[in-house]
Amino acid sequence: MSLPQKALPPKYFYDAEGSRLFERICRLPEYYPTRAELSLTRAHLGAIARFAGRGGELVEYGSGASLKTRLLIRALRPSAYVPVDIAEEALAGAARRLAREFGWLHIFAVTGDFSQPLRLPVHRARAGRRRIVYFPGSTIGNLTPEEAQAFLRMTRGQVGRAGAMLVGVDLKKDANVLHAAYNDARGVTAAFNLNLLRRINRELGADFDLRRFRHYAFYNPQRGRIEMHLVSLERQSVNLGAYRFEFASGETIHTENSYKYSVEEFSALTALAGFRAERVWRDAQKRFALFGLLAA
Ligand code: SAH
Ligand code: AVI
Repeated sequence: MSLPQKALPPKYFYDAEGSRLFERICRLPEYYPTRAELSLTRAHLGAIARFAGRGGELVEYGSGASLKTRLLIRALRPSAYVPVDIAEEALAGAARRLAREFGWLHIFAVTGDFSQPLRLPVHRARAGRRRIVYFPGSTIGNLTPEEAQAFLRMTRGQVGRAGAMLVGVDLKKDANVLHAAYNDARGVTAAFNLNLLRRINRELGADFDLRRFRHYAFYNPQRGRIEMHLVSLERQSVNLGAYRFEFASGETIHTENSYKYSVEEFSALTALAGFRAERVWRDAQKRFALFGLLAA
């Protein structure tokens, strides 16, 4: 917030209300990524399961409601499932629902931040099993390419020589389609973005007036990313703890990037982290891709 371009990391979107709003976004007609990834996963489930192998340990980063994971759990019959998420309530709720649905599955939920080096639990169900890391939803697109590379290097270490990784990636496409997905008619994405200020007010005692900020999202073609901002509608100052921040009229807080990749761009990124993009599955409209990565 003290930088010339004020910015807040997107991982803070996901308090209980933020997680609920994100789930509503996934059901919006304009927000195609969830449906596209679900549809490609259903269409290629046999091949995905053959690639990942059955009976291993399935680790999922940014698991949220673990929606798509149900398909993988049924197909892979993993020995254990390790969902990792920063959103404690959403994670606990998802783990409870999965335990009811898959009584035979060992679940080890980890509340943690994957932008920091992270230690996975050591447990008996893993002994001698292959590890599969699953990172769906294009959450990797919320990292800069440099952060994504560092993250992939960490997971490359976690899967070792014998394991594999499955990553969901949103593909480059018509900017109008992208624009609509992040500017939905019902204003759910706007509420998701503004909820960040509500959370800061509640948890850090700030005094953001939500009526004086507006959601603003656009595609930046040079950087190949959607940018989300909160625009100050007037000149104002905001108190946050011991700090006071001044806003000019029209000044923004940059709250999220959502990078879109071509298959070639993402394959090159994985190579820098010691992976080889062995398989790429896409939905029928080529909007979204699931990459199957092996150690290079
Ligand atoms: N995988 C789900 C949810 C994607 S939303 C899907 O595909 O629909 C992104 C998820 O990543 C949220 O659940 C959020 O809480 C989590 N998340 C975001 N940044 C994180 C971080 N730095 N560490 C851990 N989890 C994070
Ligand atoms: C979680 N992540 C991949 C979403 C995205 O599309 O970047 C978050 C989101 N932001 C606005 N709408 C959805």
